[in-house]
Amino acid sequence: MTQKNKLQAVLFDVDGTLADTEQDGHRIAFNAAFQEFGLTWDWDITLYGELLKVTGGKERIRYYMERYTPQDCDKADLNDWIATLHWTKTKYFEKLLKQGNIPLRPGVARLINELRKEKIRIAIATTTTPKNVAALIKSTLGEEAVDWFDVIGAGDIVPKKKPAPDIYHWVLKQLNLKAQHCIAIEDSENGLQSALAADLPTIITTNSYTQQQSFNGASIVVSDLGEPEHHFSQQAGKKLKKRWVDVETLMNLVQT
Ligand code: XBP
Ligand code: MG
Repeated sequence: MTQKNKLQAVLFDVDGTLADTEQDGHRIAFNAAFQEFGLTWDWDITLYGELLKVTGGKERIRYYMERYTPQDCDKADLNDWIATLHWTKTKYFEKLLKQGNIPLRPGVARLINELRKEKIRIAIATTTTPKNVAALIKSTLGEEAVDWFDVIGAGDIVPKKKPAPDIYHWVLKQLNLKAQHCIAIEDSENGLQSALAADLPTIITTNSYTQQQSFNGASIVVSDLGEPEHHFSQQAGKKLKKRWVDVETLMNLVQT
């Protein structure tokens, strides 16, 4: 194998990485579901930031209940009740995406197109629900774009969500590739821990919820993937020639 083709696949996280979905997407959908269920719960921007340390919507609801409304936890059918509430939330989230108000982050569409042109495989590794991934990809990249991804690893397909490495192990197995021939793109500390524990070199693109987190071990930490005409700012990691992430940048990061 030549140095040039050492990069075989790029594994994208979804929430916070492909798009800024949390504050004005998932949070709004959770609150809409709470209203439909007649609950007075209201996840404001600050509270949602705290709740984001728990990955997975169902797990996040349970954490909130145990901490803030423990009196609601003694339902006999708590698991089913949470699952139904979460299903309702997913319905609202899909509706929000269909309205087309949540765009991809800078550089994401460009990089995906460049990777496809270079025949480098792309995959998804996320804790979010599979329906959400399809809805986001369709609403931003087009109906057919779901097929561009060789593997979509999402939601409950593995029992342990990020920061456990399970979802990355699962995706690598489906791709039949070794971690050192791939790179992950993440936005959060939980995501970084998950990718690093699967031995993947990892790029971090921060956002307002994650910029204060700890990203030790990331190959680079940047504000976003950048564009040739709209550069990223870099917080940490290897010194780069360009101020945007392209296929050449990824190849350099995988080879070191
Ligand atoms: C982020 C998450 C998800 C979403 C909500 O996933 O932790 O739980 O916040 O989605 P990632 P669901 O960064 O790995 O893409 O409600 O469908 O879980
Ligand atoms: Mg994320």
